[in-house]
Amino acid sequence: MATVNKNLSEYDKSSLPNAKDFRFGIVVAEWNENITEGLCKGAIEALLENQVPAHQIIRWNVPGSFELIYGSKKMLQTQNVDAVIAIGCVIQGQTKHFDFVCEGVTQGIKDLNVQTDIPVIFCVLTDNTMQQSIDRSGGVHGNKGTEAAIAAIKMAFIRQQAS
Ligand code: DLZ
Repeated sequence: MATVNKNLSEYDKSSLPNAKDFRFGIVVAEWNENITEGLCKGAIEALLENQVPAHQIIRWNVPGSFELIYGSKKMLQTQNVDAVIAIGCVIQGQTKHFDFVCEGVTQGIKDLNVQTDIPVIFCVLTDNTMQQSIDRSGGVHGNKGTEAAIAAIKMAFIRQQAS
């Protein structure tokens, strides 16, 4: 039978696992703060809507997206969380810095997922313009923070089932 891939932002809450006993870490980059705050807001609202108590959501800030790797690593090592959401926003500039930061953070978060047992969700926008990021952090294209929170709930459940 064919299955339908739902857009995560149109998720059906009734089909999500019960998240009330999970703990989530959220690591937020301060670069492009106007965007990352919108993403963080979307993530926290989605966790609260899915019965995660506020005291089971631990938020840390880091300077930029590159520091999401270390921040996520320390979060999962010290806070007894079931999943981490790494939130950042890298916007194309005049130099190659964009490529290096994007490459570094993508590989770093991937490495954490390979090397540790706690899922780390990649919620890093890598856009050409600020408007594209605005559109995806609570604008016309939804909120990728919300999608990341739903992914975190699903991955925490998969980890629990597979333990
Ligand atoms: C340096 C830098 C630049 C140019 N652009 C961004 C960006 O668009 N988004 C972001 O999150 N961080 C940026 N950074 C900062 C780096 O992520 C990092 O904080 C510094 O290189 C210090 O390690």
